[in-house]
Amino acid sequence: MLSKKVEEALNEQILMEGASSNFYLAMAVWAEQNGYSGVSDFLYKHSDEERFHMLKLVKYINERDGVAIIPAFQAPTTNYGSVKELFEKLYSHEVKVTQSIGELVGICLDERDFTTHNFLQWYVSEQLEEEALAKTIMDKIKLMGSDSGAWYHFDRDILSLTVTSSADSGSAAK
Ligand code: OFO
Repeated sequence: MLSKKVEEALNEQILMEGASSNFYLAMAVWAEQNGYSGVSDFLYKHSDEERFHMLKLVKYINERDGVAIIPAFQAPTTNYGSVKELFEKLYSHEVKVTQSIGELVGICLDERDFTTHNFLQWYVSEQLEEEALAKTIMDKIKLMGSDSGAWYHFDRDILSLTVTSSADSGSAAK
């Protein structure tokens, strides 16, 4: 049985993961419309992964006799000045999600809910990877500057940059 505090915090995280999924979906649409097919494939996949993160929380709450709440989501922005701007936004969003997972873990410790704490370790390692991947992409973008050949290769190769979490082996979402 979940404490009210843990249940509320898990539900807030559902909002965060679902909003991430929509955010990356909107980014994928923008990238597709602007001719970046590799970047858009990467973002569609990322959006699916975020939805999977949300679902995992929904199922966990229900499993523990809580009530998972599916929230309304704010419409994400659909305008990006450039791929660089898009990934800057993605990176700072991932940093925010990492902070939010950290707070959630802290609440579980305060409430002495070690089962949920254990469940959340998957998110801790997933976030570590996602933030690192976003940072790697930002570093590459800085290096590329305005070299159009480099951008061509970046768009072609970005999907291969996806790293698989060691905590995620056997997951259908990857
Ligand atoms: Fe759900 O991992 Fe990114 O945000």
